[in-house]
Amino acid sequence: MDPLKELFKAKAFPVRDELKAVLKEHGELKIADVKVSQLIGGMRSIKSMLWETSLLDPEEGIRFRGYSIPQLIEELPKAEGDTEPLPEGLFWLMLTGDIPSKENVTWLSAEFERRAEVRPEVLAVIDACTNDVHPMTMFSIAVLAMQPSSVFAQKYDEGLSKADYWDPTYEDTLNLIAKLPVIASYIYRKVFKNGDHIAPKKGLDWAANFAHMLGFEAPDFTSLLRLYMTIHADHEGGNASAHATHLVGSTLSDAYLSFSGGLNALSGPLHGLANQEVVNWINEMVEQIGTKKPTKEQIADYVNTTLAAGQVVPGYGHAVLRKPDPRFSEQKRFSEQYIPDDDYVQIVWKVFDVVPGILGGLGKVANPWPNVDAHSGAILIHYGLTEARFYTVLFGVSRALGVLAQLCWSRVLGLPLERPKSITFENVKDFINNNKNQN
Ligand code: CMX
Repeated sequence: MDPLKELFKAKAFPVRDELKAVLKEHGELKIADVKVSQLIGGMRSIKSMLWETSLLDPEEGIRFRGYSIPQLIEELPKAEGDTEPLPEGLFWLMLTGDIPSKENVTWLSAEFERRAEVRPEVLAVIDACTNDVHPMTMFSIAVLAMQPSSVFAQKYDEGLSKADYWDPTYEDTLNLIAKLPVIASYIYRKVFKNGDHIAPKKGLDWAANFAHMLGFEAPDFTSLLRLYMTIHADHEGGNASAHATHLVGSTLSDAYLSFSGGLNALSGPLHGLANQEVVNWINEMVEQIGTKKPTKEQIADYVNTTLAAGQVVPGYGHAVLRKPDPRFSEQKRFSEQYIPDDDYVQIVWKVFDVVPGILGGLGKVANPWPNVDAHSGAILIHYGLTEARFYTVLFGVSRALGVLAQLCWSRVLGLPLERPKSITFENVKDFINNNKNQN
C-alpha cells in the first residue's frame, strides 16, 4: 500500500468507528432547526452534511483542516526557489489532517506524474467537440469519457464489500486528479491555440506541469498556478460544486460521475463561472468608458447601470462569507508583490474600493464584499492567459482536490445516500396556519 493510502487508512478507520458510536448514542440529538426562509431560500446555512476537508467561517473565511490560507502559505511545502505552496501539500493535508513533509509532496508529485496518462479515446472525445462548446462543458464531457477506467466501478461490478469502498475510490481520486491538468490543457490548446498541443514534462510538480502544458513557462506564472490551485481547492461542503459531487457520489456513482456533476454545478454564473463573468464585465466597462484607467466615479456609474439592468455585479457577494474573501486578499497580496502596476489589476482594486459601498447601500445584499472570482482573471490576463471562457476550467481542476479528498472520506465513513425532504408550497402554508392557530 502506498504511504498516503496507508496514512489515510490509519487516520480514517478510528474516525469511522467513532462516527458509528456517536450515531448510536447521540443520533436523536437536535443540531439545527429549519426556518421557512431557509426552506424557500436555497437551504441557506442549514447544517445537514458532514464535510471533513474544510470549514467556512462567515467572518474568517475558509480553514482547511483548521489552517487558514495565510497559515497554509506559511506551512505547506514549497518547490525549490518558490514562496507559494504546492497544491499537492494541501491535498495531503485534506486527506489526512497532517501537514506533509517535503518528501511527502515530492512523492505525491511523482505519483500524479505516474498516473497522468490519458487514453487517446478521451482526447478524441474532446476533439469531437466543436470550438463553440464551452470549455467547461468539454471538461465535464472529458471527465465522463474517462469513467470507463474507474477502478471503483470495476471492483463494484466484481462484488465489493461496503467496508472496502474507500480503497478503489482513493485509486480513482489519484488517477483523476493526475489526469485533469492534461485534459484541461488539451482543451485550452485545442480551443485557443489551434490544437498545437504540448506534451507533459517529466520531473515537474503537478501545477508546474499544468503551466507547462498550457504553454506558460514564466516562473511567476508557475508560482501563480501553484497558489491558484491551492486556494480554489475547497470551500466546505455546502457550495454547489462540492454539494453536487457529494450528492452524486452518495448514490455510489464513482469519482468520475460524481466530479462531472460537481463541474456542471461550477459552470453556473452564480458559482465558478463568475471568474469569466468578472472579466467580461470589466472588458465591457472599459469599452463603454473608453479607457483602461477609469476613475472611481466612472466605475460607480457603470456598477449602477449593471444594477439598473437587473443584473448582479460578478465577483461580489457570497452565500456564507460576510467579509472580503481571504482568497481574494491572497490574490491581491500576490499582485501587490508581482504586478502592482498592471492596468487590469488596478481596475480590480478600484472596483474593490467602489462596489462594497454601492451594494451595501442597496440594503438587501447580505455580503457586499469581493469573493474569489473578483481577482483571478486580472492576474491571468497579465501573464497572457487572456481567454476568459477557460477560467472556470482552472477553478475546476483545483476544486477536484477538495471534493475528491472528501469523496474518499465519505466512502470510508460509509456516508449514506443523500435524501433530504421536500414539501410543497401548500404544505408550507398549512404549516404557517397551524402554527398561528397554536399561538
Ligand atoms: N450584485 C447585485 N446584487 C446582488 C449581488 C451582487 N454581486 N449579490 C447579491 N445580490 C442580491 C441578490 O441577487 C438578491 O437580490 P434579490 O433579493 O432581488 O433576489 C439579494 O442581493 C440577496 O442576496 P444575498 O442573500 O446577498 O446572496 P445569495 O446568498 O442569495 O447569493 C451569490 C450569493 C454569490 C449568488 C450572490 O452574491 C451573487 O449573485 N453574486 C454575483 C455572482 C458571483 O460572484 N458568484 C460567485 C460566488 C463565489 C463562487 O461560488 O465562485
